[in-house]
Amino acid sequence: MKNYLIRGMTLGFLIMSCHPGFAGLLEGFNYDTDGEAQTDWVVTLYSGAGSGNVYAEKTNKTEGVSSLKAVYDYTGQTYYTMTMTKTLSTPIDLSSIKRFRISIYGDTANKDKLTWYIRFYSTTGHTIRFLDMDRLGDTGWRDVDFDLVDLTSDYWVSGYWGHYGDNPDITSINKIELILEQTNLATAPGTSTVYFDNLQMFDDSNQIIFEAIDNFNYATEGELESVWTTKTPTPPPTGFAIDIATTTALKIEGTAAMQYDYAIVDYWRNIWCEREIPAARDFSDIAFFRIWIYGDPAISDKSPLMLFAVQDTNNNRVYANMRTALKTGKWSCYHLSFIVDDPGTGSLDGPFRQDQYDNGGDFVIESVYKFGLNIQGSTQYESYSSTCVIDKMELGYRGFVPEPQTSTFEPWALYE
Ligand SMILES: [Ca+2]
Ligand SMILES: [Ca+2]
Ligand SMILES: [Ca+2]
Repeated sequence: MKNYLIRGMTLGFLIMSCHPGFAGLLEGFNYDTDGEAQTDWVVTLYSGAGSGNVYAEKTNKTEGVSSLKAVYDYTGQTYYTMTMTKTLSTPIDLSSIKRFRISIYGDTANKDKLTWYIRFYSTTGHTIRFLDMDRLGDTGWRDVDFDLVDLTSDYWVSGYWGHYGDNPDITSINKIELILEQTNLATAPGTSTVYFDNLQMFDDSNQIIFEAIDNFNYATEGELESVWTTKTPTPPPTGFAIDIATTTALKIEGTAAMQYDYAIVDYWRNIWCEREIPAARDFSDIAFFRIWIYGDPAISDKSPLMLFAVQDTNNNRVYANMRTALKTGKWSCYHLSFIVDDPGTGSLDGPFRQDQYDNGGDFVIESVYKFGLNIQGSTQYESYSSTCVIDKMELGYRGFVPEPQTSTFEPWALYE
């Protein structure tokens, strides 16, 4: 539980007044006409979900000329939703944002029959979302704050293989969705009216502790290779290649990054690079990982797959996919919610999945000691060489930071 329940209006006000951290209005919901609101937020209702629409609300608002009024005639079908989608003309970079705040005007009569959540889409087609456990709340305005540690992957998006195929690049968000969802208490049809306004971004948080796993600021290739090791199969297949090196030409942080050269000569074979941490550690509290990758547009027509693997002391592991970044000529920041599928129950919570080819046991989250950055070919008929660059690998978890700032501890980095 830790200290996050301390978060409240009084503390929030004190912090805001000293260290605003305000990083911009992400969405003001400001429209002159209902038509403008309906063009900006496209409503989707699938069969059985009922009907609904959005409107420009000029009177009941917390910011600007209007709020977004959402009216949902729901059906009494649990999990059916009204989805409001805004597509951004230019993708936005949320990699420096640590928390958000939105005003919502709830509906006492329907507060337990509907819940709401907000979903951020990346250009990779994958998402992170905030699900408000307080559901709609009572009639009247309230501010809802959520931090990066409150965001999780939405495994319903893109289906079973969705988050296994790829994960969100947080530097490239191109769609925002607001969803009203019927709960198990919505047992009969009804109508609810909800308002949204003033979605703000902040670049500080007193709820998240970041730790650097590795910033790759090694002075020499030898120093890098004393921490990160590569593996070559015995015997190596013809044309197989893997090499890591320090680069100062491309970096997102500090003095250097890791260049990762590889040649794919067959498919589903791991090109494997790994590092250990000094001592096994319980990762139960870890909310997410972030990894910056600079890819190679020359292979944009190929199907490489990068995996981030988290391994326990018994050499069992889970992994998440980072596919798109290997093919783009830009820095991508992969945001990986550290939610692990339970292979025993077949639950699909992802995006971290048990490796079927590890040591044969279930991954034990309480004793993590190794990370892997693995590249595979995923198509039988492809053979090619490429290079990517890796920097700023970090993790985040919920912890109370007395001052609203990023607190960075680097207990694992040997050369910082
Ligand atoms: Ca507004
Ligand atoms: Ca090397
Ligand atoms: Ca660096």
